[in-house]
Order: sequence, then structure tokens, then C-alpha cells
Amino acid sequence: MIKSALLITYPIKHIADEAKSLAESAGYSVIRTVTQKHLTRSKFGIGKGKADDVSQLAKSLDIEFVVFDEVLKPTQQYNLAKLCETDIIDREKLILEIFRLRSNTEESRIQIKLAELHYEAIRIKEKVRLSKRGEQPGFFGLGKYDADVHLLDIKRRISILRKKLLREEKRKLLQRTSRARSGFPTASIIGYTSVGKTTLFNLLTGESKLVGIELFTTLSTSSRVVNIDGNKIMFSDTVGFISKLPAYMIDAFKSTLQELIFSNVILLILDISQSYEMIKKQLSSSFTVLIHLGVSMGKIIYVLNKMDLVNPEEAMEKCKQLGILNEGNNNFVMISSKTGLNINVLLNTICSKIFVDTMKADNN
Ligand SMILES: Nc1nc2c(ncn2[C@@H]2O[C@H](COP(=O)(O)OP(=O)(O)OP(=O)(O)O)[C@@H](O)[C@H]2O)c(=O)[nH]1
Ligand SMILES: [Mg+2]
Repeated sequence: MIKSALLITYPIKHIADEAKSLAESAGYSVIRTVTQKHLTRSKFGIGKGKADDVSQLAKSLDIEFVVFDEVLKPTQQYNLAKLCETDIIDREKLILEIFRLRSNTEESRIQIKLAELHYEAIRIKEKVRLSKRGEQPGFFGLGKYDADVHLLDIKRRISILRKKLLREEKRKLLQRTSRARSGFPTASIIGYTSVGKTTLFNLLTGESKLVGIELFTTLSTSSRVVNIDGNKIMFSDTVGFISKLPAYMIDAFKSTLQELIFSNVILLILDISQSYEMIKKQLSSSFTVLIHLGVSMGKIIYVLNKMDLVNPEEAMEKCKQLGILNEGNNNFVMISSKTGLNINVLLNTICSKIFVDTMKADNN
């Protein structure tokens, strides 16, 4: 079912493009895009004049949803919904909707449910807060008593799901411990959504996991052991990152991402065919997640993927600008997961990082 949408985003190409891809990945058909420099104004996110324009447009084009490319506070979302007489899908909700569409394992379903309940709880808390101050009676169609009961119910459901996830984490920990005992070093493939993580995983492992131009094709981790010149290494493909991912969503995916903390090497994939601004955004979003999880930066190998789409000089220039080149130039590799370019160089870099660096650490 196609849902017609009006998209409100920033007047910056790479941001607007990403917002449109996100909306489409969630099943919306973007009929019209409205851009604004500021999307964090207090009442509607956008200014009142622009909000009126959007409302008119939505009505005249008979649009069902307004997709708003920022995380909105519940009151802003409510004000805009009332003015436009449509549902408002903010960035957070959009990501949740995509995750829900793609979740295909029991674990990812629990993770999504948890994130959705969190989203709902924040909105109900806001309702309770406002009704205590005597404002906005009937906010979101709920009375104060109903809201309190609903909130209690959500808290109860959250705690049940957390316990389920915890059991899953413990199970994974056991798996990891047995893997550690079997002695395989591990390399995790991470990075912004759609940079080509699964394409690389498939190439390295001979797997045929789903690859796609849409955002968030992969939602659960896959791992596979590969024999490289007699050395066995376990590779893991992971869920992609995106900018403005709320911390609670990273937490919801913790059991999936925890793999990273235990990895010997982190392959941080960047799509070098993107603009410098976009790559910078990919990089800082990846850092945010790694820091949140407490992963050591020393384990990173920067993998610049999609080299078949750019020339080497341009790629080098972007790396310099990004500041990811080190003196020995041994922490980055330029590859193409599509053509296989430089995959051997990547494998050598991984092996030397795992085996040489580990030996160095052992000797110290
Ligand atoms: N030209 C080119 N395209 C590539 C390369 N690697 C991946 N792609 C394409 O990029 C798109 C995304 O690839 P995926 O492997 O699904 O990316 P991902 O990082 O796993 O994405 P998510 O799981 O959605 O986060 C697909 O259309 C791939 O065919 C490459 O080296 N060159
Ligand atoms: Mg993937």
C-alpha cells in the first residue's frame, strides 16, 4: 500500500536525498518536498508561516502523511498534526517503521517493539505532564487516568521485553565465550546504512545475504568463519547506522551490536562515492555508536568501498580531508566489494592487524 507524503527537510542535497530514501524505504511516496533551514522551532518544528503553507499544500494535494526530517518533541508533533490534519511521521518514527518492516528474526522483533514502546512512553509522559499543568486536555485523545494506566502497561511490557532480550544477550555471550575458546579472532563489518557492508561480507565469506539499495536491508548480525592462508577469522555483518539515531535505539540493538566490543578488528566501511559532507556524516555517526558502546578506536581499519565509482586521486583527497590517514598508511584500504578490487590488500591488512598487533601487545 503506497502512502502519499509531503516531506519536510533541509535545503541541503545529501540530507534531502537521504530523507527521501528513508521515506521511500518506509513505504511512503513523496509527492512534494518542502525545505527549510530550521526544523527545530519550538511550536511546529518549522515557523508558523511555513506550517500554514504546509497545511494548505497537504490539503490541496490530498496528502495522507507529513514526513518531518527531524526528531520532534511530542507537543511539536501534536501541534503540526492538528494544523495539517494528517499524521506527522518524524525521523525517529520513520526509522522505527523501516526497522519494523525489515525485522525478520525474533530478536530484532523484540528490539523494535522495545524501541516503539519507548517512543510511545515518551509521548504519554508528555501528555501526563501537560495535563498536570492543566494544559491540552484530551491531548492525543486520552484522559489523564487512561494515560496513567497506559503508561503503567507500557512500563510492564518494556520490562518483560528487556528480560527477554537479556536472556538473548546471555545466550550470545555463551556463544561468544565458546567461540573465544575455539580461538577464532573476529572482524566486524560496520558502517552507515547502505555503504556496502553485506556486499563485502558476501564477498569475503561466499554467503548470499540480502543486499539492497534501500536503507537498512540488514537488521540482524550474521557471522561466518573464513580461512585466510591457514588463519581462521570470523567475520560478522551488522545493522547499519544512521545520523540522529537516538541513544535508546542503539541500546535496543545492543545485543546485536555487542559483538563489536569483542571483535579483534573493526572494519569501518565508508562509501567513498558519496560527497565529502555525506562521508563525514557517516563517519561521525559511526563514531557516536562506537563510543556509546565503548569500542576501542585502535581496532579500526577504514575501508573505503565503491572505488569502482571514483578515481583514486579523488578518493585520496577525501581521505585527507576526513583526517583518517595515519603515518604508516596501514589503517585504511580502498576497495570495491562489487568488482573485488583490493580485497587481497584488505585481507592482508586484517591479518597483520590481528596477528602482528596482537603479538606486539602480548610482548609488551
Ligand atoms: N558500485 C558499487 N556498488 C556497491 C558496492 N558495494 C555495495 N554496492 C551497492 O550498494 C548498495 C548497498 O549494499 P549493501 O551491501 O546492501 O549495503 P549495507 O551496508 O549492507 O546496507 P544495510 O544493510 O542496508 O545497512 C547495493 O545496491 C550494492 O549493490 C561497490 O563496491 N560498488
Ligand atoms: Mg546490509
